[in-house]
Amino acid sequence: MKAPVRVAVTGAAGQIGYALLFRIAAGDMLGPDQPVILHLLEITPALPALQGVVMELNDCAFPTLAGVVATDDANVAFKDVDYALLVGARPRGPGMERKDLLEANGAIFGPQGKALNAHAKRDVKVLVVGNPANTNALIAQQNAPDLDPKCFTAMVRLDHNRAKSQLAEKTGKHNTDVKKMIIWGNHSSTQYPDLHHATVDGKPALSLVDQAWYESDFIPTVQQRGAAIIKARGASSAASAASAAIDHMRTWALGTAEGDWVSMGIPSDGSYGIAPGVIYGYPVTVKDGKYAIVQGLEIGAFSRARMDATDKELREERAGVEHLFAR
Ligand code: NAX
Repeated sequence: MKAPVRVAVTGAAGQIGYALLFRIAAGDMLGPDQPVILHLLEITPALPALQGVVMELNDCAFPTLAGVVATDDANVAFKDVDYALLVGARPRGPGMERKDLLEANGAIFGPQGKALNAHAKRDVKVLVVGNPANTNALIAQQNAPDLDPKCFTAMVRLDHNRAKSQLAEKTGKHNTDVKKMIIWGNHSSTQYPDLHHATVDGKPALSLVDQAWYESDFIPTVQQRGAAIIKARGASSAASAASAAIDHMRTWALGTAEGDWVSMGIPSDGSYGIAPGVIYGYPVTVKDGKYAIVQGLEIGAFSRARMDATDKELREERAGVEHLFAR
């Protein structure tokens, strides 16, 4: 067994938290030879419920769980952490405008960014799941001036996995046959699931499906999948979101498979014409714990328009939260 690493999870008593913590503790995220110490952050009223979750974690007697810290203090939760999964966020209430939602989440992710800046390991890997995930990640990043901006990422992996699954189903193949999927941009309904580079069983995806299905079925289905789950289940995606969070962190820690890539929301750097300043979904490869944007992909007019539309939305969100930046 390796030396334990510290993994913070916020919103730990919520529904994604309940689907996530047991898998992290079981070794699904970092491997069966990597013990973890969980640092669980909740708001004060949720601490009794969180205590119940801690009791259950202990009752599992996981070989890879080396300790649990449960707290309502971000300074304690982020002390010396190697990984931080920021799941807890303010949901949109009835009649709440996007501006109010961004503001309410700024009040969470600004202070959490500061606490990470003060207490986390200098190479901490931060994944923001709580919505609006990309902009919440930007707020946290902009409040952590001493950390590398690349420490902050947002989750588009659930969209990536949903897209793989839809394409596999359509082509009668398994999702493991689908490679080189891309989710560009925001984790919202403007995201652009791009099939131009995807392959199924080694064949170009767009040679196997017709353009009408791609445009009028696949893209909206992936974009609206979150809403479809809420309609069917009466609650938002939880187990699949937790699974995608595990996938995102495992890939970031352990690397991408040869000949494939994944989608991650990461700081834009000008690649593919997306100016610096937002957290944007890109195709990336990962090696030795560092991600790199896949370069040199050809972008046609169809893709360009969609990539720019989701960029525009992210810049509008950014404009609504810039006053919350520390630098
Ligand atoms: P829940 O409402 O079940 O749980 C959220 C938990 O966060 C609650 O226990 C709450 O007490 C806690 N919390 C609130 N503010 C906090 C703070 N300042 N510090 C610590 N904890 C805090 O929501 P759940 O279904 O678990 O979803 C969590 C977030 O994930 C939501 O914002 C949701 O929109 C987002 N999602 C993101 C997805 C993605 O792909 N990026 C997909 C799934 C999900 O919709």
